Amino acid sequence: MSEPKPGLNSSRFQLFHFQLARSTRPLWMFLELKRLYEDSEGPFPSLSLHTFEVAEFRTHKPDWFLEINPNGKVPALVDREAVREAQSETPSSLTLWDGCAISLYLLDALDRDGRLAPRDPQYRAKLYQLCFYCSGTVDNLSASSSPIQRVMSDPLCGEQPAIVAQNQKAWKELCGPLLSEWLGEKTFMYGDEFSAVDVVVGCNLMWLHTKKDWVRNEFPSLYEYYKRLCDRKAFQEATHGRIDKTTGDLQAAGG
Ligand SMILES: N[C@@H](CCC(=O)N[C@@H](CS)C(=O)NCC(=O)O)C(=O)O
Repeated sequence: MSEPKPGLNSSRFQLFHFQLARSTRPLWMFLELKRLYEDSEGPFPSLSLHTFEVAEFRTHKPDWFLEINPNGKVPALVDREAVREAQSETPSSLTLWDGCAISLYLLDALDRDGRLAPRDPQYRAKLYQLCFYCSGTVDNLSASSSPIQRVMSDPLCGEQPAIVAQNQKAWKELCGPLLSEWLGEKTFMYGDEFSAVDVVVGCNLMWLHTKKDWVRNEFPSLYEYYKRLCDRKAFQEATHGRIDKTTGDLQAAGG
């Protein structure tokens, strides 16, 4: 049976999601922003999650959702007050898909003082670079589906052995060394302070570790860095408590 279209609710943002999917990235970004701003500046905009059941979503995408994201992918975001935010007009809604685009949009809308993503050009350059590199290249190394899933017949085509072997080689010889070098001796990707780029890269490490186990032995400094991220409250909330805080391992649902 197909998922019913969600009714209207009072939240400003609605995020379409399934657990531990690419939608975790903008969800985690939102929750970090909420923690930074909600006490100091009154009520923080609310976000409601529409969570799909993953097996059904992979094989059947409701028509109402394809109108929101014709790629048939999560995440997608609806911002019911986008225009009011930008131009002080009557609120009208905006729809956006692709996880890093949504993450950057949330930073534009909510990170008014640049607390999570500093405004300086050096930082912004790194943020944009990591957003494009991580979502355009690194995400695909651990993906179960394909960016062009809607024209594929295998719902888990990313798990075919030849593709996994090629992705493992790419991770081990190219992308892993690159991210390792960017991290260097630092505590976080951009220095000693946690920031938005850690959300972007942290999601890759979560998928590469929990789905593939390609981080712990091959790249110990990236693994230590990933474990530092796992302890964050916003990360724990975005991953529904499914990731062990000290090992970064995946725990059974409800665990
Ligand atoms: N570039 C997209 C990729 C989104 C994506 O691949 N989402 C996966 C979940 S991780 C999905 O919806 N897969 C189900 C399918 O394609 O059937 C993004 O970062 O938002």
